Amino acid sequence: MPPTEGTAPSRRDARALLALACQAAEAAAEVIRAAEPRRANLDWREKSPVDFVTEVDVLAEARAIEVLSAAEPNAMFLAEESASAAPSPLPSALRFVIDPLDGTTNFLHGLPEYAVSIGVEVDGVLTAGVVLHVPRNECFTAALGAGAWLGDTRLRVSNAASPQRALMGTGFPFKRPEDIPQYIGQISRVMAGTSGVRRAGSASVDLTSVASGRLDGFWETYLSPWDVAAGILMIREAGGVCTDAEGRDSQVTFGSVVAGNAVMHRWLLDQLQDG
Ligand code: 2AM
Ligand code: CA
Repeated sequence: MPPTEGTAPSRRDARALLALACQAAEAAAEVIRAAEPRRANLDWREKSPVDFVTEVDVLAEARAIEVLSAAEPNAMFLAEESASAAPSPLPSALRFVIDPLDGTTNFLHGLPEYAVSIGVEVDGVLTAGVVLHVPRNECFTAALGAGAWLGDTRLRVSNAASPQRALMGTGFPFKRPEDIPQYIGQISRVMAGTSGVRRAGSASVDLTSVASGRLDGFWETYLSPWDVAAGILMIREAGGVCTDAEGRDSQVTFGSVVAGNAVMHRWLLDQLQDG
């Protein structure tokens, strides 16, 4: 969590909202941790081919929403497992964008790369975000104007200036086989120009890796708002750039994401242009 200097009211609001989001993320993480020993017996349901959901995703989401709505009864929610449910009856300036378990496929395989991700918007402006990496128990936070943090350590994107030494992250277009040929072109160019490419299987985790300088850049073509809400703010607050594949500032919506420091981001964008 960021330290408490700075007194502007908006800053205080951002910090209070971040504290609440962290509390909700921890409540969801408790559900996930409790289920880890019995993951082999969990029932996998397919939302669409190769996109799985379990009772753990659903329960973790319900716990997060319970914590948030107890404190903010008029808030709106955009949450992965209830995204098609009826919207809040009251229009609200406050919206929580929730992925209760980002990396469900990893979780189901016991591969320790999954997280709870919660982004907070005030009047449509990303104001706070938390990504709680459950297996590593790392809590990444960001508040508008107050930086991105891992515990007490302030995060900065890497200062890589040349792609040759860069390590990039990506996600495959696993839901869109028709896009694989175009993606193969992209990954071929990035592989040829950098020191390596990694694929964690959890977009929110990838974005925290860029915000903390562990990765120099990241791109993926089809993401959902709950995958990226917290991570976009984290990249910005860590001094990085986060856009779609056309270079437009990232929004909390469906679509592509390209992230990195300014130089690596520009280089990645160029690799994505020719198909
Ligand atoms: P999820 O686990 O919350 O569904 C981007 O790759 C995102 O796609 C991931 O963050 C992950 O979020 C989702 N996803 C769903 N099914 C996937 C799969 N089979 N492989 C990789 N990512 C998957
Ligand atoms: Ca999820």
